Amino acid sequence: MKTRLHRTTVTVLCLAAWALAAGQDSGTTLKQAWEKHFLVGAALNPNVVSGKDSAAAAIVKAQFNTITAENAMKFGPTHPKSGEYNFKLADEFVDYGTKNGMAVIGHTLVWHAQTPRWVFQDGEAKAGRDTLLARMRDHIMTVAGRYQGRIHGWDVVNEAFDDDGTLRKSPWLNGIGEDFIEKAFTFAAEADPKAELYYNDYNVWKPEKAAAVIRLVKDLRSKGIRVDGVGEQAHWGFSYPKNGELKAMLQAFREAGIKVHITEMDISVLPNPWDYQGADIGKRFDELPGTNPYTEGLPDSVQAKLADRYAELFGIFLEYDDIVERVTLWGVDDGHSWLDYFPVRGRTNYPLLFDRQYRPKPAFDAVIRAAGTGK
Ligand code: 9MR
Repeated sequence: MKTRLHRTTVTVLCLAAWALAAGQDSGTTLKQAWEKHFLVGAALNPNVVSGKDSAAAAIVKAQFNTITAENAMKFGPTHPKSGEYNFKLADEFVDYGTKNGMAVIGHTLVWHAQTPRWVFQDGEAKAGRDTLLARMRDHIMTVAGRYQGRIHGWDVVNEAFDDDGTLRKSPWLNGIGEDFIEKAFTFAAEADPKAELYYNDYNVWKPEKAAAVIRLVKDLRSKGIRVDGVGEQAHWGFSYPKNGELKAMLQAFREAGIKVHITEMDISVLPNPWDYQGADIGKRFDELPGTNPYTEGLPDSVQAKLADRYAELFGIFLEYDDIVERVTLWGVDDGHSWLDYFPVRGRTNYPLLFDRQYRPKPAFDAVIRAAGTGK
């Protein structure tokens, strides 16, 4: 018993030392390496914000200058019932960012997912346009209004397009009509006039989707409605997007005069026999033999491949740093990534820059080196 306790203590101390090394050694940090180019951030869960996950919290303070709440500011958590708001986790998150001088990103005001059923219902019937618009306005004014002046930018509308560039048949679209997007941006500008306002989606690198998003932004701007940038979520893999596809997307946005934020970056290292690209959380597949190969650890060869992939992607962001404003990773460490549950539940993925022991991975060094600042 004593030996086991001792061993546990030693393990905990080692982990803490690694975490410190990850966050606080004298080497260049992510935010330093990229400070002349764009913000670098991570999505946080409440345990990081509260400090319960102290190793992750140390990394965040040392490495990142912008943060996004992975879930805490969404419709479901903040507004679970009609007339009932719950701001505990969102308040803690925004306070944390403010206290640490970070650019706080609000995610997200209008989305088809993680929005409670009551929003779209009127008794047994579907809520009509006026009801839905009133609910949307109340939600945006209350949530974005609460944090007025403290949010760097809001993901106002999330995932409104399908990959072919047509509007997603979401309950917002069905209930309000196509102008639900411009209404959301109008309400958000009223609620927090100083916050930047973004349209955010995955697979924006697909040409039809990029074209649709650019058309949307131009259309809104022509009506005097403010849109400050577009978020490409960047839930990517080894083989997609192709570098040329990513550059074509960034070039199109550059020519359109639209800033780009890389908002939810992670790179899956796992086999993808379904050839699924994107982050539609409605999509699920059954595990197939051989699709969860790294439960005992990531082989060096794959680790190196991941580092190379991160390096080439950040190299491209650097080429487009006149329009790329921010790169946010969707999590801090591999032990807390949604990709362990998507699109198959219960796999072991390695998509981020810090491993399950909170140690910086070769991909971390590669990202530092890609800035050209040396290490
Ligand atoms: O990472 C988030 C996960 O913890 C939630 O269960 C999930 C539920 O909707 O949302 C995840 O974050 C999503 C983000 O808010 C929008 N783009 C896709 C992200 C991954 O699903």
